[in-house]
Amino acid sequence: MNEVTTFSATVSATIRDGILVVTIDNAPVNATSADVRSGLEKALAHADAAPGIRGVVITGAGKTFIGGADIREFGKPAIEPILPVVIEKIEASSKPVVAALNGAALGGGLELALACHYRIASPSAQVGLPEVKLGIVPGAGGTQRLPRLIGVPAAIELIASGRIAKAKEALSLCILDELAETDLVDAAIEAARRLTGASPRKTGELTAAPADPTEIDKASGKILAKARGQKAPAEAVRLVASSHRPLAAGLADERATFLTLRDSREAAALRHIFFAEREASKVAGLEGIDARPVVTIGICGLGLMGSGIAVAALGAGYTVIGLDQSLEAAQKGRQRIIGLLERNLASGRLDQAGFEAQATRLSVTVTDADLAPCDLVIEAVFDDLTVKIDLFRRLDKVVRPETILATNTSYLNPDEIAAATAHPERVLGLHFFSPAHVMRLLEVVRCKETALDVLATGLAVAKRLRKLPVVTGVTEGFIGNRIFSAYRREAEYLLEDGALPHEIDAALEDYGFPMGLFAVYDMAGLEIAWARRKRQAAIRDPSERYVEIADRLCEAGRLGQKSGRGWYAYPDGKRTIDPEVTAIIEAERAKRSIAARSFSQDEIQKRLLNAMAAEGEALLAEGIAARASDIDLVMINGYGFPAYKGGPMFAKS
Ligand code: 3H9
Repeated sequence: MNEVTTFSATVSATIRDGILVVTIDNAPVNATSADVRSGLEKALAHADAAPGIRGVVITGAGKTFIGGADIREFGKPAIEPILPVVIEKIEASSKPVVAALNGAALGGGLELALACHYRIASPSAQVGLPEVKLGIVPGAGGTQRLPRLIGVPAAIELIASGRIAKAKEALSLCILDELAETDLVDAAIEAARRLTGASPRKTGELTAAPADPTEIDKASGKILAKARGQKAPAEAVRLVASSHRPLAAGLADERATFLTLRDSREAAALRHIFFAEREASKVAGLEGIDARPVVTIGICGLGLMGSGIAVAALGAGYTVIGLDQSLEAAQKGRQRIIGLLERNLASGRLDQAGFEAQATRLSVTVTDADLAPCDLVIEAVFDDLTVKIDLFRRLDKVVRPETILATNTSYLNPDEIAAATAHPERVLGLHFFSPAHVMRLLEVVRCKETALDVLATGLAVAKRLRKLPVVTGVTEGFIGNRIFSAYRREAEYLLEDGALPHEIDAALEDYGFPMGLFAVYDMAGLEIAWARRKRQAAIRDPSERYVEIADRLCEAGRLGQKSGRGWYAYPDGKRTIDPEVTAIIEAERAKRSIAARSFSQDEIQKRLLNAMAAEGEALLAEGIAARASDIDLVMINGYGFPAYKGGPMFAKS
């Protein structure tokens, strides 16, 4: 048995065949906390000083190599030794240091590996510098060492996008030197022994060839266009593109940039989102509650939404039984689903074997009883209470007692749907966003009677579908559409008070929304909301301010892009201000004797943000949302709120 030497609470080592095998054990992801850094520094010093030690292997305990710097330490005073110093010591070590990547090497984890003299990985490992997703650039040499190893264009693509590469790709890019065929640590020891005697190759001493500006543009163009308004990706490109400088100059620039960005509001917002995503599925009362097993999912209604849900479910490995009213509708649904799978095949997201496996797991029917084998049935039929209640009553009779029934309603009250069944405790809402196979957000609606294990199953299924689940209580429109209504209402008040659609949209786009509200309306079409407003007219509180401008537009046949005009005109498909819309708005203002005034972009942004945040506060007070950060996730992932602003609740804090 090898003797274990402990260097700190999280770093220990054994000696095997003259090689010091250092293991980082800092659950959950072996982040390079202060204790890890000091342990590594001591381990290196020990190896340097001990004549019997010929080399070093660094590996991680558990399924991660190193998940990066400890994000929880950001914003706190730095504790020495800082990571760049530890990494420099690794590179400078007189004895060969081999990184044995047992799992993901991300951020500071990959930076540490890049400074090692050899990188060997298990085939399931992944590598990446995802710092830009946290609003920062790599701060421990990543922008300087990676291009020295793989060239400037490839490094720009990886660093500016924050993309994670699988081991096989990392090997072909020369980020890795070897994939371990058998035992990783044995192979790493073998590599370290091979390297002894020769002077170790230092990544930092390689020369980075200056890249051609057209190559730099090609690698960064799309990424920077998408990152509009964010600082980190552009800074990452700048640092990598200048990595032909002497290493020390590049590292100093990188460190200064990292520190400035780390302390920015943008980085604080993205850190908030990182932790918010991990908090969202932690629901009080669900600790220790097991989810029910789900193998087969029934989907009622194979329109756009139902088909999207089916594609997500097939992709996650579920067996899917689709139900529609007529043979024709069921066959059309099946064709749509297969068409979406074919698109995945064509784009390379799916290989031929995967496509065939998924297609085989799909069947469609018009017979309720065929849903009997389902563990979960999700309805995505027309959003009408009578239709949904009738369906749930029928389902109640054909499925097993433990089968879960989920409604995908956007606005109806799922408690009323549940009450129509014999077992309301097995009913919950799963509110998908369209297109359901693409959009990450999934509102998991906890009804009055939903059993705890039914809720736990909803969350587990959402995770397996690779969705971001956010639990919401029952209220009209749940979390997202309720905030969206408040935001839309405020935008309409602004219209009536003096702002024009293009001014409001410009303010939103300047804030970071990919598209302004009125442009989105035009894209989606105005008629569904119009029909809803007409239905609600009878129950509307007459004392509440109601803006009629949208109704006037619809009455004039301006139903959005499909009808060629809406809030804007679209000559040659180009969004253009339409004087006819301005005239309609002005007439409505005149009718109500409102004296229009002008609004600055800042004022428009503040009013809309305040409206969203105030509705969010109301949702918290009513217990509909459990945390402010859940609201932020919903608005970012379902409604285009810019992630780097942290969501409406964070932005207001
Ligand atoms: C960086 O490295 C900067 C350097 O360039 C410069 C330094 C000078 N720190 O995601 P999971 C927690 S920036 C602290 O559910 P998975 C997480 O909050 C960093 N905590 O697991 C959660 O906690 P809880 C660059 C972290 O298996 C738990 O670990 N690196 C960190 O699905 C489990 O997380 C990144 O951006 C961290 N770095 O996925 C990588 N990472 O249980 C960020 C995770 O209390 N991390 N936690 O809720 C990831 O992408 C994933 O966590 C990972 C594991 C793929 C590693």
